[in-house]
Amino acid sequence: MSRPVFVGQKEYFPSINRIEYEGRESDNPLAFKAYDPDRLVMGKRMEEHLRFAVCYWHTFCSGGADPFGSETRNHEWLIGSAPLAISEQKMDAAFELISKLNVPYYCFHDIDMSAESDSLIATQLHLETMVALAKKRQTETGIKLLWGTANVFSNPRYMNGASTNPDFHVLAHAGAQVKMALDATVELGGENYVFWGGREGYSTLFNTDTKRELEHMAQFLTMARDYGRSIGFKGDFLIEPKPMEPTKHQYDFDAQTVIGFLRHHGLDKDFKLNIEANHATLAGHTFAHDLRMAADANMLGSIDANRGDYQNGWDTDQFPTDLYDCAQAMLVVLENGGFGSGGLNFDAKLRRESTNIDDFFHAHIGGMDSFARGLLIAEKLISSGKLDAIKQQRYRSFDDSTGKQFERGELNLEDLFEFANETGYPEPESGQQELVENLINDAFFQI
Ligand code: XLS
Ligand code: NI
Ligand code: NI
Repeated sequence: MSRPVFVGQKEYFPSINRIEYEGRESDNPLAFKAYDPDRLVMGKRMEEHLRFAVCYWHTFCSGGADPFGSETRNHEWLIGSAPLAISEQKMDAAFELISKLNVPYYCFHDIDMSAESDSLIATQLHLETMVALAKKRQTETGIKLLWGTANVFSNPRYMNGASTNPDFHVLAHAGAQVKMALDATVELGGENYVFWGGREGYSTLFNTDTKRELEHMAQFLTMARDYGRSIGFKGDFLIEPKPMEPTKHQYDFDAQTVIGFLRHHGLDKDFKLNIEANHATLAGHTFAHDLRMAADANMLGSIDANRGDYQNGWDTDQFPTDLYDCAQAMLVVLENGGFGSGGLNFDAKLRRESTNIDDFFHAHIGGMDSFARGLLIAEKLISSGKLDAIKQQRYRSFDDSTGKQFERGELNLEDLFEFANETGYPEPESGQQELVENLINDAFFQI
């Protein structure tokens, strides 16, 4: 377990050592209070339950710019004039931070790792060079790739969409990028491949053929699936739902919309969902709701861990700190039997006003401890069996006789009339919401 913390050319966080678990009594802000990778929870190590990942984009590629102002953090690793040298510096910073946080995984977009060049072939060469270095760094540090993806939304060529672009020429370029990103993901042993449809949607219906665009998207995903499988990709393809932003309406609105789409196009065997907390809330749901819908469909793939802000209607991508949310999420994950090949990726960014190097560590430590606590609370709730018993009791009328026949599809509407007529008006039964909510709160103090 003693992995090196620094394998690059230059140490970018020299004042920080590896973050260790010190327990709940510790007052060291640079230590874990709850995340103890080796602690056994329901027979499995915490590290294997949570499968944390650091994201490349928010943490290493930008420094706090927003629509009203420029970067507030001028990262040393981004300084220079040669794109390849900058990519290498960035990678050194990434592997150092991830190692020091003792996080097992990372996630990246093609252009986070390697800049786009003036031709497709040059871009491919640049990416291949960086992938070779990433492979070396992975071996040296033991860090693994949770998922790769292609950024087909930032470049102005994608302003009208990627696979849903009205111009086939642009669609083909998105395909080229996805091909290269899939090659990179497979080369790095990536366990999943993500599609977040950033501009796969529309701004106005007056100029958009939504039917055609959705068919193009399905065709594109099918081609990506087929290519991925042909080069030996064994992991899950993941769609990350989001209802809007940057487009007014994004096609992958929420979990249920995506599930319907995947099933309709016969993609549900290869694709699962990557649920992001702040995207679920933008869609008017809770984080747990979208997770539940994905789990019910056997399509819970992975999580982009972050949170929104109750007062803001946009994707604030804050680090997750809300224990109630984390506990509810981990309850769904545990009930789902774990993540499979997914994990918890911190798709979250520091606030623009957080400008110390330490802030990166506080942010991730907070997120990791929050989910570790969420896991422990969920374990309490499951092992006490109380919630389960209440649920069982609530649905007991479907467990035998006529209710069971209904579930088996053995009744028709006339049978329902007959049954209702014979049994008379039912007595209302309490849903006991306050009781179950109290059970949740009690569990917070049992860990
Ligand atoms: C943006 C998305 C993005 C995806 C990866 O809102 O969350 O970061 O996770 O393309
Ligand atoms: Ni995301
Ligand atoms: Ni997001």
